[in-house]
Amino acid sequence: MKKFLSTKMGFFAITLALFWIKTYIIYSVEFDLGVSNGMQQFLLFFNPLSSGLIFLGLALFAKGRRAGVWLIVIDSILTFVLYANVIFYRFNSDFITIPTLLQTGNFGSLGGSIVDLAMVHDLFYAVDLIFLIVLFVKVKANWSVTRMKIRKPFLVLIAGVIAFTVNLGLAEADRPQLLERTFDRNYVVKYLGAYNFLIHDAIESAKTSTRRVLADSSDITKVENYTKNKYAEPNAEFFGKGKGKNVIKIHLESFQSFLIDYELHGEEVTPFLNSLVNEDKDYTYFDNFFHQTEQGKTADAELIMDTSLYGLPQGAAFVTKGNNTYQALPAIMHQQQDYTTAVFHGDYKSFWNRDEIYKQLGIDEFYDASYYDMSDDNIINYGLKDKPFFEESMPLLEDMDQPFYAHMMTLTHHHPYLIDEDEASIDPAETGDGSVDRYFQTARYMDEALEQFINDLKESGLYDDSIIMLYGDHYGISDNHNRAMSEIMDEEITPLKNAELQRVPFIIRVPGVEGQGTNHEYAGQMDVMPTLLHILGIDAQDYIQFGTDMFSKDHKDFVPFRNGSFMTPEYSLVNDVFYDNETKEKIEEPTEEMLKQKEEVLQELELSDEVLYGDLLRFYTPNKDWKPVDKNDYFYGKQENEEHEQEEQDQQDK
Ligand code: GP9
Ligand code: MN
Repeated sequence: MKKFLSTKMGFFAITLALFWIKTYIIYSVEFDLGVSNGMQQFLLFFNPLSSGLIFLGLALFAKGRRAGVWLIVIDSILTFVLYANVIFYRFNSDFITIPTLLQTGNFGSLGGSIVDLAMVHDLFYAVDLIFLIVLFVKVKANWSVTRMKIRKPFLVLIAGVIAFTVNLGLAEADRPQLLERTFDRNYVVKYLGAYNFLIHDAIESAKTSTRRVLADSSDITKVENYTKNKYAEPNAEFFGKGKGKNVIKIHLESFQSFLIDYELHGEEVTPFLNSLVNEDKDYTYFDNFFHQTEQGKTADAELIMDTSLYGLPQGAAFVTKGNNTYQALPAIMHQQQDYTTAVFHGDYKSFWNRDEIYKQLGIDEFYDASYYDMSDDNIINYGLKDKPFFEESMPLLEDMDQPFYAHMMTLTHHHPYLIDEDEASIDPAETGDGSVDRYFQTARYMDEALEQFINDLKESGLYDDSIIMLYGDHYGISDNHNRAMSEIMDEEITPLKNAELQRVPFIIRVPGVEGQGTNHEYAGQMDVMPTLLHILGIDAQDYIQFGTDMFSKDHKDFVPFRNGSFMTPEYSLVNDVFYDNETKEKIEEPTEEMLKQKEEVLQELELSDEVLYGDLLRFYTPNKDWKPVDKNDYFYGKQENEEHEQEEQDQQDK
């Protein structure tokens, strides 16, 4: 053994083992990755192995004793990369990405504080390198000066590739579509490690930047022609009627419209929401409103509703297009009518890259988990429970400068719909499919949380001055659950039925304007931004938007889904098959008009993609008042905010 350890391969083995242990220790001590099951724990431990085999293995190709030098150099580079992430994470609770490296503001803001962020115990992370140098000096005399047989380093690389493949396979099993859905960066690091994350990020950035580079200002013209042509004039009954009012937009996580008025075990699942829809004269409920999200799920819903652009066919634009130029609702409201804008959400700010993209959208404040009591009793599943969420949001909301645009994002009613028994006030359904059965319990919990929030708003006096808008972000029950869903709906879940189930509620109340009860217009999340702009008295025409005002007489009532399927009041296209909405039958011979509509939907999706891939809004000036958003003006999370305030104070004191 001693003999082996003094050979080149032995030295490699020691380097690898130390690198592996060190990386794992750093993961565990420095990063809060939210490991929540045994598999994740195992992968966190396992993932440095493949990077170690591959990167350190490269050193073995070097001749003679140089291999030892290369091993130490590569190990040092890897350590440096990981340590840079440690420093970055201490400040940002996030990992370094290529865009963050390239954009001056972000890293620059670390500047002088790097020294503050370093800690004495960090020296420990260099101990293995020192040990390796000493060891190398001692053992190198035993090494041959020739190159080792090429077979050996190749075997090491192959072992690395195998380890990586196993790693990726297990990660995908625990979190399907890990890379496609571009989840939170924490996830990629947790499953695949910090080094693989960097490579993944580099590939993604390279792909993205090419399309951006090839775009030029003429590309926006055809988009502008299309959207201006689609524009629908406002309805005088609503135009400007909400001017100066606060806007409270409430996100109903994973909430599908079939829950409205649904009865389980003879009782209503969501009695409060039902009362808004059926009894409260102030509200209008759109019962043919659809989500239009894809892999970005919540992030897509947010993007669509605040920009009237589509999410991307793959991944989440929130993540991959987080540095694009946007002309989003919050920025417009702020610039045009002096609104203060904020998002409230009981999850950590980096999820879905929110801490980056919200700045581009011009959101003034982001009250993320760091503002809430995240003690064990208060959290379940992804984060803060809805009841404490709304409760703790109230004082923050009351403190905001008015008029405000507040986006309240619930979380408890999220797959796999976990709820503590003593908080469940309705029994689960009995299909035998756990997610489907619990879906009703968390929906009820959210309904109760919502009722409490609306009551608190009334008590605080905010209610009378606020437009209230509620929406479901995307389906909660995917088509993997069709068997159980057919029991719930008491009918077969055909492809058309599945498309119909993509209805999510959109409910709105404008103070002082009588509600319409149930409005049957076909509409989608895309239409929310122009609708709201018109309610506030801002003409939507100036902006690039694919949606149209839902209250307008000219509202376009075809609703594209991200995959090219679409719904209209009379017929639908689902996975390239036309259906008659009334008879539910396939339409074997679609009319000219149907085919034309299909083309229009595809064109619309393509144009929207061009805007995002080409970052085309950087070439567009909506009107003479428009000021481009500067992300350096925004600070999110308690820590970042306090530090910024301190900085400003110091400036003033100087
Ligand atoms: C997490 C929450 C969930 O912060 O928004 O996102 P989803 O998984 O629904 O996209
Ligand atoms: Mn969601």
